[in-house]
Amino acid sequence: MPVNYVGLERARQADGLRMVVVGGIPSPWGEAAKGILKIKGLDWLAVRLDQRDDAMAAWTGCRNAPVLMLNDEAPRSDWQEILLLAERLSPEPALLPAEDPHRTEVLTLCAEICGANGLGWFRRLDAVHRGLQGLEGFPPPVAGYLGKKYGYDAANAGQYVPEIVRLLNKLSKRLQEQQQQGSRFYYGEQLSAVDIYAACFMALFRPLAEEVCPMPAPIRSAFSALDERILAALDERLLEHRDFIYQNYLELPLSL
Ligand SMILES: N[C@@H](CCC(=O)N[C@@H](CS)C(=O)NCC(=O)O)C(=O)O
Repeated sequence: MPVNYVGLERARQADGLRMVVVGGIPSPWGEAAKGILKIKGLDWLAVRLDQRDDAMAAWTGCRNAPVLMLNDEAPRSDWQEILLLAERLSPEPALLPAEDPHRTEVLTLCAEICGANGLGWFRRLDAVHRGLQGLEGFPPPVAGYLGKKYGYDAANAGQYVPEIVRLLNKLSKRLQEQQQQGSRFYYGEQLSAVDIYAACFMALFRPLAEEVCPMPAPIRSAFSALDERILAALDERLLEHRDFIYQNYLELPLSL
């Protein structure tokens, strides 16, 4: 079922789950959160993020997305808080192993994709850097805005590509090892949260086709433009896994 978008007031007055999401762009944090709620069978109302809306910021406590709201509870804006709430509200199908060390191992892999200094983090800064250098990347006004908000530092920009390559290599090595064990998933023999994050974060490297993922041309171009070292590390396995997860567990076309 497509996502049910409503206005801020309607969402604020409703009970249950509501989530503010970036509109019009397959923001991987938001797409993964949508996928988690879908897989869990949880109903929710969606509100598109408006960074300039003070009432929205007062409700969610920040000016970015996703932010998941449950009744009158405090906003959840961190990927892990969102995942843990979904696990609590709908334990089946479980997206995290119940026991350690497995649980911690899966959460660590997820953090390498979603967390500060993870794959998405560095790739965003890389696209900021490219835009500011006059290469294909975020258009300069967007690059300036995102760079200030998410810690762009020209002096450290040389580390972005090597970090991205290291993380992509780690993911593809893991998939290869899993395939050798007969599994199509990143961890064990069933779907886990890391499969959802890995699939959604491929948007920052090779967005899905326009028919299923319509997005503004400058953003498609920023998400697709890759340094040759990243291109070399973008193993086909990563994209095959993405397609497998979208076809079997997520919703196409995207509701943006
Ligand atoms: N806080 C989130 C990440 C949020 C995030 O990076 N949001 C970006 C997604 S592209 C956003 O809202 N960008 C638009 C903006 O900051 O204006 C998490 O830790 O899971």
